Amino acid sequence: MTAPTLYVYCTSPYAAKVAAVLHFKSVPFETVHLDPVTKAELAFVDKLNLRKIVPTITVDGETRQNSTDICIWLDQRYPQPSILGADAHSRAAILKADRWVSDNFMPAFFRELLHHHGSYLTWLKDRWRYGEVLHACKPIPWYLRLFYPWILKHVGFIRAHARGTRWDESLPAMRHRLLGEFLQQLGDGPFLGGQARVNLADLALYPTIMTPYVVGLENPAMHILFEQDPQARAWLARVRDALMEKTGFPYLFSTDAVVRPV
Ligand SMILES: N[C@@H](CCC(=O)N[C@@H](CS)C(=O)NCC(=O)O)C(=O)O
Repeated sequence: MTAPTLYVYCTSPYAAKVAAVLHFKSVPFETVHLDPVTKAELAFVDKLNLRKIVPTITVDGETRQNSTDICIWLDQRYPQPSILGADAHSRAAILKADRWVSDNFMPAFFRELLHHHGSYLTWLKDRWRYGEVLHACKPIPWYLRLFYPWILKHVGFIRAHARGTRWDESLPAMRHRLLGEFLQQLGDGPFLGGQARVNLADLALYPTIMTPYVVGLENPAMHILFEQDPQARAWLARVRDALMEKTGFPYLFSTDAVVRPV
């Protein structure tokens, strides 16, 4: 079996989810950073009738897309440790929590790229920072970096994902609602779906919350909220411990981009 090749943008939360699963399973993989303009690295998917989208993964000549489908497939190929629970009941609870991450939390992540609350300058600096992090993984022209915050507002898939939230709800209200929903998804814990072990849903959510903090955004809003809540803070620490014991560094960007190590 050859090592998987994972096609990513290093700031994509969906790609980070697949990377976290591979790290958790201690599967070495090759990362290919996509040119966001040409997407030339994914030219081969045209003949497979697939879209030029990340995450895309290739293992032993087979190509898969869509983060949840990829992770279920990876769990079959690399069963240990399982990310889908020990029985059908656990699996259903985990997939339900993962769907909440995809349908509720990820859209909020994308909406944060478009809208701001509070200081516009902080919002701008944080969007420029995302551009720098992307540039460190895959060089992009200076003018794209300069106009990155405004370009983001016009990217089709970002707007489409962000539309999964209600734009008449303020950002602070949205964040508090998501924290409340997270606590419901956690249930009696210690992991999402009320599970005893780290699973797909935890690995989907953790990098989405941590990346803005680790790369040094001035306002990593959801991370701030999670750190203020005792249950959410304890969950972050549990997932970090489970990942760190496997890999030491579960992100897609390089250690150079780390401003706040965890
Ligand atoms: N539902 C997909 C969403 C993937 C997705 O939206 N990927 C974005 C980057 S975060 C992308 O590559 N979009 C390019 C496009 O839609 O053209 C998943 O879970 O993998």
